[in-house]
Amino acid sequence: ALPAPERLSAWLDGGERPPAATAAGGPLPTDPYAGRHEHYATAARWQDADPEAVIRALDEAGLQGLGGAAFPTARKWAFTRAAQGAPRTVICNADESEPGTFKDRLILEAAPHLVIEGMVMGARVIGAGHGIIYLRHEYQRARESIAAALADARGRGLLGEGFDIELFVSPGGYILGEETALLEALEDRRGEPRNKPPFPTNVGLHGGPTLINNVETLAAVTTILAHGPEWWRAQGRGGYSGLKYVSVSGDVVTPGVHCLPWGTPVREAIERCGGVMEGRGVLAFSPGGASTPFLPGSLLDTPLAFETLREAGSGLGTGALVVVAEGRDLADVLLAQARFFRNESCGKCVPCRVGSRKGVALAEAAAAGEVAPGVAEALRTLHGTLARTSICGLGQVALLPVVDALERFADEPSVQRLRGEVPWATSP
Ligand code: L3W
Ligand code: SF4
Repeated sequence: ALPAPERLSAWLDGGERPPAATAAGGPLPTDPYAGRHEHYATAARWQDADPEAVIRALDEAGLQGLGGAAFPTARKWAFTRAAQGAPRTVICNADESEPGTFKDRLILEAAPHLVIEGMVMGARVIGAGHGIIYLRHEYQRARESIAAALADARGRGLLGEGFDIELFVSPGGYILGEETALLEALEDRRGEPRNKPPFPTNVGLHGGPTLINNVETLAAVTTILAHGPEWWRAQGRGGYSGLKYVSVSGDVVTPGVHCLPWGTPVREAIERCGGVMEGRGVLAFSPGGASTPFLPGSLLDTPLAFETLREAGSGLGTGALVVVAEGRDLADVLLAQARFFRNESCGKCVPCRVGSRKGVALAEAAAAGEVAPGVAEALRTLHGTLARTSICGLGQVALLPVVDALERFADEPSVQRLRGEVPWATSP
């Protein structure tokens, strides 16, 4: 039988450790050194390169930020390079906390040298003297692998004089992964997001230009510079460019991380994990973690890409594929997501602080059959307010998956409960 719904809810709430990251063993598919001890040969090869040529290579590869927002990496590097001021810092955002996302953990444990090399290249391009890896506090094994890799890089002379990298362990909390809350925490203040603009590219750590990239983005920089942008482009399928680490979890036989060509149909990612538990069909899947709406199983042939999943009405986000099997109570999963955001709201802006509570209370009451029809409209209005007035992504998406599902899964009995259409006592 499927595990009790409470178990999935607990996991989506972040209450449980995410499933172990699995690789086939051995080096990661994107590691150009493939187990050979030639780490940092790419940085050596690009030692005297014009920084503009580095930016051009990333642009030709079509690399976009892989922490959820898909901002073009070349443009971010060019903006930071052009920005005036000091200090100049490169930061690796390794505070991976999006429910369903655990691909950065695999990269940090299996190939921290790729991330370090990407940061070294970033430092050369923007002229930074200081680098920081900002790590999720629960990632103990990654802490050890990063510390060992930093010591190795110093031993090889890659780090030390001119540029060094410090490992900073996050005080803990989902919102501290938001890039400006992360800067506040690094400056020893309460970790709350800042208003943007100004963007960190221009006004970041201690007011200086700061390059902040996700773990997978920095690792991809190394792969692209090692093999060249043409190679990277050729790895994709159906006209898409490159390789993507996808975290697959929920009702699959073997949850884990898989490295897939961009453009791979979602269905194949699920097949890589042994398919759906008990051979069931897919009721719904979320392609990008708790921030992106669920799509129906009829869209399983959608290629994994930012554009295609946006067009389908969701988003690729961090590449966190959460699968919900037929027979599962979808409303329960949606409520768990909404509770997660309510719990993690930092409270800085009123719409998010109050609205996320109110939204969860309304949805819970509806699910319990305590609210008259009209709750769906109230939730939609509330989400509209949060989306327009919250200063960071958390408030903007806190109620999105619930509100989106009210329409997209209107025929699903558990969602009809959320719409206030089926009293609890008569729901299946
Ligand atoms: C310079 C401009 N820089 C944008 C930069 C900006 C940031 C990046 C993306 O949230 C999303 C969020 C979650 N000049 C710029 C500029 N930038 N315009 O580009 O910016 P933005 O504002 O689109 O997004 P964000 O605030 O960074 C990230 C979503 O990701 N998400 C969850 C993420 C969770 C993790 C994790 O656990 N690892 O990443 C999933 O979907 O909802 O929308 O660097 O400064 N004109
Ligand atoms: Fe904090 Fe929510 Fe405002 Fe983001 S939207 S700053 S999490 S209160």
